[in-house]
Amino acid sequence: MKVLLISANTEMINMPVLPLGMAFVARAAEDAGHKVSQINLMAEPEALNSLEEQIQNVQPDIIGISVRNIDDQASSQPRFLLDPVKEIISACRQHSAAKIVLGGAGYSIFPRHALTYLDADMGIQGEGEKSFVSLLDKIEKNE
Ligand code: B12
Repeated sequence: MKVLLISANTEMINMPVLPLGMAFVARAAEDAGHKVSQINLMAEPEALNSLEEQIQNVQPDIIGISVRNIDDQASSQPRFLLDPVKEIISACRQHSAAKIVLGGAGYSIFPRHALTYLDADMGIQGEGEKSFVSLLDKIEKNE
């Protein structure tokens, strides 16, 4: 299957972090024979403006979104960080009929609430290497 993985995190809090978890999931899906493209919005924020073009190029069957942060854990004036993810998801919906699967460290803390709030189709709580590949396999077989 053609898979587009997007790391939604653009926060520079503390330091810019690499989407290692998404890379692990990407490699596992590639090893299982899927064609995987990745977008790291931290490194290429302009990719969001050209999302339509990227989606046209990849023609994904599945879009996976890595959700790292729910909030910034600042106790005095906490910032809620899911709204930018919501925008990414609605942009994906605008340009693609692919099912949207969530995952990531933040998502895994509140999977049910995050799934509903973000209006995605599915999500994987915890490590994604095996479960995402197994999900792709089942979707491919229409199971
Ligand atoms: C290390 C770490 C840091 C380091 C990062 C260092 C670095 N160079 O990367 C430092 C100290 C800098 C840091 C900072 C922050 N962190 Co931090 N951090 C962590 C920690 C301990 C591990 C993250 C990690 O690298 N995991 C290893 C990778 C390989 O795993 P992963 O990303 O989870 O990916 C796996 C799965 O999630 C899943 N997956 C990932 N993507 C996808 C996508 C799909 C489609 C699917 C299906 C699956 C999937 O599969 C992956 C492979 O198994 C987590 C807690 C935890 N145990 O997860 C907190 C955590 C992610 N951090 C958190 C927070 C809040 C922050 C800060 C905002 C704190 C702050 N105020 O400074 C900043 C934000 C930084 C930023 N710029 O975004 C929270 C996020 C949740 C929340 N409350 O919002 C966590 C979960 C801690 C917690 N329990 O609250 N952090």
